[in-house]
Amino acid sequence: MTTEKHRLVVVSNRLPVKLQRTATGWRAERSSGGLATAMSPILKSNDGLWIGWPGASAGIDDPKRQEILERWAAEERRIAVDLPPETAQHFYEGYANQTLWPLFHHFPSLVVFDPKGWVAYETANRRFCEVVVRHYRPGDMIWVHDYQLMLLPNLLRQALPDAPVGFFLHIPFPSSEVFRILPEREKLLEGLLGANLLAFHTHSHLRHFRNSVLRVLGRESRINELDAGERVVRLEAIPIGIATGEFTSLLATPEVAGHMAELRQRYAGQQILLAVDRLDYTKGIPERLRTYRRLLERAPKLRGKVVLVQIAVPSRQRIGSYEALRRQVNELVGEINGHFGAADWTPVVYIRRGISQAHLAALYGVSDVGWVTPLRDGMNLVSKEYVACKLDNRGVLVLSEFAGAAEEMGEAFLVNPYDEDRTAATLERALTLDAEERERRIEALRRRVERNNVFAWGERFLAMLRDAAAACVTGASDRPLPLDIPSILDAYRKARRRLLFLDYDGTLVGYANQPERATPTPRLPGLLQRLIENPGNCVMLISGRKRADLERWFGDLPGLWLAAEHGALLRAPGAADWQPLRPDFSRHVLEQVLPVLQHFVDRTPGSLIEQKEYSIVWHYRMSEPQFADWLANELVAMLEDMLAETELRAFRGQKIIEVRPLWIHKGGVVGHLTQHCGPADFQFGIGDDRTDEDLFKVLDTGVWTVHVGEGRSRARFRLPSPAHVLDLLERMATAGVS
Ligand code: ADQ
Repeated sequence: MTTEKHRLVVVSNRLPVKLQRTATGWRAERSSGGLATAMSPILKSNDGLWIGWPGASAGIDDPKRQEILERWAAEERRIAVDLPPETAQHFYEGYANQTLWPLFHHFPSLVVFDPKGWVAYETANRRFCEVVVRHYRPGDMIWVHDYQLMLLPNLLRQALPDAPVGFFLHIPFPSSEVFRILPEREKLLEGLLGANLLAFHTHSHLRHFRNSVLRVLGRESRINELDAGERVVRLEAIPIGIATGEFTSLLATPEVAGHMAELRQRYAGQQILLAVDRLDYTKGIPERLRTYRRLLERAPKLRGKVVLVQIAVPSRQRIGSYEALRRQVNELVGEINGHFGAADWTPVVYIRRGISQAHLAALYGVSDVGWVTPLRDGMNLVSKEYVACKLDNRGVLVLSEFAGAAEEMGEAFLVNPYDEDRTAATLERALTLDAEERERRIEALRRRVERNNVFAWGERFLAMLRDAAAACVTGASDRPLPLDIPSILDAYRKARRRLLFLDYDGTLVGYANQPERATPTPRLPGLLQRLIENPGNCVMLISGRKRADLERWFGDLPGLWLAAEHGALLRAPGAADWQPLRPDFSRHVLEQVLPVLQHFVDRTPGSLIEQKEYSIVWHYRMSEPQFADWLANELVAMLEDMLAETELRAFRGQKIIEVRPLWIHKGGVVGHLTQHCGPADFQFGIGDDRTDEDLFKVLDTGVWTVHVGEGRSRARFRLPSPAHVLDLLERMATAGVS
């Protein structure tokens, strides 16, 4: 990886401070939330700028406000993106927080579809783009954060084609079934694909994203990259961490020691269950309170012996669903305290405000159980902060399986927060866990959280962004050069032994609507015959076709090597029989896929199934293109899940989807031919579709690999069409004779 230092430009919806109007002027306040906590230390160690919205837009023209913003820019390198109040409201409270936030957290019933929201979202993203472009200097790296700015990567790509742009999504990416509800789904995905690097907290979020790109845009991707036209977009799962030192150093201060002593005294004789959240419906606060009520019902001995300290910092208070949540939580707290409380015991201590980091550290330090049970969460930093503060190993983490953090915190007690009964039972166990197990679990968690801290996260992201951007510059090598005919003919002539690998469909003949119609032109067999006759040549026709097709068309050319079904079956020159690559293969597994494909044929007029010895193919060239393309995406996505644990995979070709074993690919025949014909000083591989890429991959890098048609390929050279291929072969045949 490259290590050269670049200036970092961080772009997020919010700056880490927000401006608020007071009776006497303006006040700057530190923003709450995970991002501010996470990014500040990274920016400190990078020579960077932070670009974002400074908060409330009222009084936007006040010169005093402008003065503060200018000072921020000059002294703190924080650049404010001002948004007119109405845009800010429809963008932030509207589309971002009432459409994207609930949908991405799998709460479709809370989604608000308001056209004004989308317009404001687009306007705000464009405004962010203008400000970034104004401050960008060549050599900078741009790191865009989160769901409020999903259009920004592509806007930046248009304005600054060469800028390295990375994007990190802090919230979960939803399942494609949920994502595709969004009316603006295509635009959002296209917006993201402007980035060089797209990163998520977990592999599940990444998988959901890839599935959505496939289902919505019809674009396939590999596990960590996606082709977006001329560019490659790198895809990664990079789980965020915390600045552990910020908390642990606090624990050693007299101030925090004092808070801890005070808390121990206040809750003497009680075990402390601690919950810290933004007051948000995704955080599972009502579910937690109901679970607590259940715990007190099922284990009366705990009454008076435990306390739930629930800290909830209000957020997004002008949105109706948040107001409803606030009321619901108040009611539940009141109900539990009213029902179970006593003169000397308050079951729930509810603090509805932000508290200082020192108080937070003290609470983390003294509490016996960290109760972190969001209904859905990108990562959840509270779980990591809790663990980091357990320097004495006295504490248990109860964590929701729906938090991204669950994927890396296996030693926590993982629970389903909707299952209140079982969660209550788990809590009971957590409260009575023996010291040895408790220590073993929390220590392993703490060490991992220390290791995978926020600096490691930031460094990983930036190193990957540097790499992805560099690969994009060199990505020009993925575009084959026009084949220089005199040079190849010269090399051909000079060579003593030559290996020629020729694809059939799309290379020697054009495509026909039905596979059986793509018969060889009258000229082809004669041409092949002349190539074979040259004693220096070994020629193999390698195709996805069945052996019967190849035999029918080329069976009379005894000197030709034939490879059917992408190399699963081979016929050597002069041999009567075909050799299977794996004689023990059973078609039984393929038969199981057949009904699925048949179902797709039923739904897609004009499509058909072709059955081969080693594969089954769904052809849809004759079907209504848009509908069939959409169904093809569905089919690939479905087969990916269905076949994950088998040796079969679904492969896409030109208007076909083929299901075949993983181990069959065109590259497999190269060794075979080399072995029989001996080392060659001229190797030539030519083909037009993805299956030919496997051939190019296996052939040496310095040899003559040729892609037929436009687009990206591993091949070094390209030719425009089958007609050009036949002309080239003709000239080779002639050149060889002279
Ligand atoms: P958030 O939804 O804000 O972040 P979270 O990861 O829990 O959620 O971070 C909250 C932060 O705010 C923590 O650092 C916590 O200490 C602090 N905090 C919460 N309540 C507080 C209170 N009452 N007083 C003081 N501080 C409080 C989003 C995503 C998460 C993702 C983060 C980072 O929703 O899933 O983990 O970004 O990527």
